[in-house]
Amino acid sequence: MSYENAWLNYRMRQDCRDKKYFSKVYAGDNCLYTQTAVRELEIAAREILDIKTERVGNCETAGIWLKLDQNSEAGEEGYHIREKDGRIIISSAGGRGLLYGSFALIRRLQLEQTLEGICIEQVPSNPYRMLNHWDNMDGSIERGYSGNSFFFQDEMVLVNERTRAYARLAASAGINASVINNVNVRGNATKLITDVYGEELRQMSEIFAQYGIRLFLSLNFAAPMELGNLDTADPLDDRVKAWWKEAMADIFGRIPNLGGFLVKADSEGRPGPFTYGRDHADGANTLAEAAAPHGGVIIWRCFVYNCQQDWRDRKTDRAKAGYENFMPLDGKFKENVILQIKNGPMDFQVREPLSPLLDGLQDTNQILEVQIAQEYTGQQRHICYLIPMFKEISDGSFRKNNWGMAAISNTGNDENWTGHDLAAANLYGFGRLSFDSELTAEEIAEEWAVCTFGKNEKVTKTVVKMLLMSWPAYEKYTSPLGIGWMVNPNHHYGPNVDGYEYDRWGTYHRADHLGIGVDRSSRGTGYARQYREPLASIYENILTCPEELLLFFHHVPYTYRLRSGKTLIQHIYDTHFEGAQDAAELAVLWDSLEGCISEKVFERVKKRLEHQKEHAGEWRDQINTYFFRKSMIPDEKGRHIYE
Ligand code: GCW
Repeated sequence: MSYENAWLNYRMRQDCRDKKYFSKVYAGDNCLYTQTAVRELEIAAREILDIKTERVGNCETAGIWLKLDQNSEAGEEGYHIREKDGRIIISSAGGRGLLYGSFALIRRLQLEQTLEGICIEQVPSNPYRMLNHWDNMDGSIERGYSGNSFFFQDEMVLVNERTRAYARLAASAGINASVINNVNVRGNATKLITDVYGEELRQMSEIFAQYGIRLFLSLNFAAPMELGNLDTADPLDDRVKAWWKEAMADIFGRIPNLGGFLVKADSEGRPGPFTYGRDHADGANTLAEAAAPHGGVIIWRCFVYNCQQDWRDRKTDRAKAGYENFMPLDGKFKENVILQIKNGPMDFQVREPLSPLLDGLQDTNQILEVQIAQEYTGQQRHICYLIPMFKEISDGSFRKNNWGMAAISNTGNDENWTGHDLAAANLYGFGRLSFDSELTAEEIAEEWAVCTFGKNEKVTKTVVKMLLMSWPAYEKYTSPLGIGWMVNPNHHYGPNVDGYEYDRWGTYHRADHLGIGVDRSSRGTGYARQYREPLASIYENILTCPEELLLFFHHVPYTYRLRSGKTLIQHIYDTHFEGAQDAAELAVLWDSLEGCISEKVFERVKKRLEHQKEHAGEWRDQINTYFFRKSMIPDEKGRHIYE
């Protein structure tokens, strides 16, 4: 399958005054990352400036100097770029910093910003900037919307030119770690930690290493039984401990660029420590002890809840589960364990409050998990630019012991990597935001649009506008005010208000003829009390609860007046008419770009936007009709609501 270069799709620039810098490059060292950096500068010089770069032996004649500087305040991954005496110096305390600095320089070329007088310093905002791929060994991707896996096919590990293209794209956006297999580890994927796939994984990890990316694997907690023939996977059993030690010594010995493992345990049917009466700290620590001598880390997911709930049970609240399971363990995890916490307490809905664990945990390393695979936000058939959401939730200040951000990836082997061309903005944007949390969602959108489509004011303006209106639009025409779900079970695409209402997954809206929403105040499930003050009180009280989360925290009558003066039911009708209207406008905006971008891309996106427009209409009608039938309150504005 062929592939495109996404935002690294370089375009030739005529008469660029910055050509002079690129004719001669000097690298003071020859480490792996510096070699990659020089190669990248050469590619950019050739493809953007139409010149051949010469590698020179000293800094005197060089136009670009890659300078390793042990004392650089930018650290190992940060960089400093400055122009001095007609020469650009990129310096860093580490080779990876030089690589990121080189990509930053190239980006400026793409953006047609002058390099003269450049002086920037950048230190990554997050130590780990990870992609989590939910790729299966048969080539399918769980919640994948961009074709099949480019890591696996027919139970084999793939290593080819696309592996390199992936690493290059990821690194250019700032990603430094990648988990290549699904957290639901089954079948042959369990064997990824053995030498059965050793050679391919070593090769892959070496390609990743050139781009500063650590390879991670998801592992199966029951591996000691499935691979080791033990009769238990009890983390406190000595045989189990010994088994893990040996398994880790083996794999880290074979794959030096392995960063560690990601673990989904006791979650949605996956094995875990609960089977043996142990807790998550017991489970994670046994693995961590085995990985520690090799510098490995264990990333342990907190997505643990009862997925066998009874809808009749109003006391159990799935939203509470993460906190209940992990908060008591705060401080009990080994140094090389990092807890990975989904941004919200439920599951990647279009709107959720922040998980109370993020702010709750005081003595535990954490990584914030978000999803760029648009499982619940349009599955890459709708545009939904999620960076504004991530911006809201990642504002670092609330997190202690922050180890970074992970995103469930939206990639696959489609030619354009992300199915929807505009979904690549989420991939790029996640990397950029995790590297530099100061960037605004708009700045990122603009960078992405120019790098992808070239510098054309009309295109940039239109694309940025479309991206920025897309998340609010999606929220408007889908589920209102933080209630979430209302989708078709299993595949999660399209409206189905009661799809999960009587199911076992703990995802209810509790609508009746008078109102809708889940009471999570102390009169209800008590979830709001998991937050630290002042948030607990803010959420607890319907009058202070942020309105976009109203139905997440409260059961509210349809006749309740919102701050806008509108009743709740009127708000539901209005937002659904508006959201569908926005979706129609997205299509019109895109149409205005006909002739300004390649026909192939234009047509690809146009098709998806037509679907989005129609599908948004379906959402509008199903939601409006559902609530009209429940409440029997007509639309004040007399618009058509099907009966
Ligand atoms: O969002 C849910 C998905 C599952 C996924 C799970 C998880 C990988 O529907 O497909 O499993 O979350 O995050 O583990």
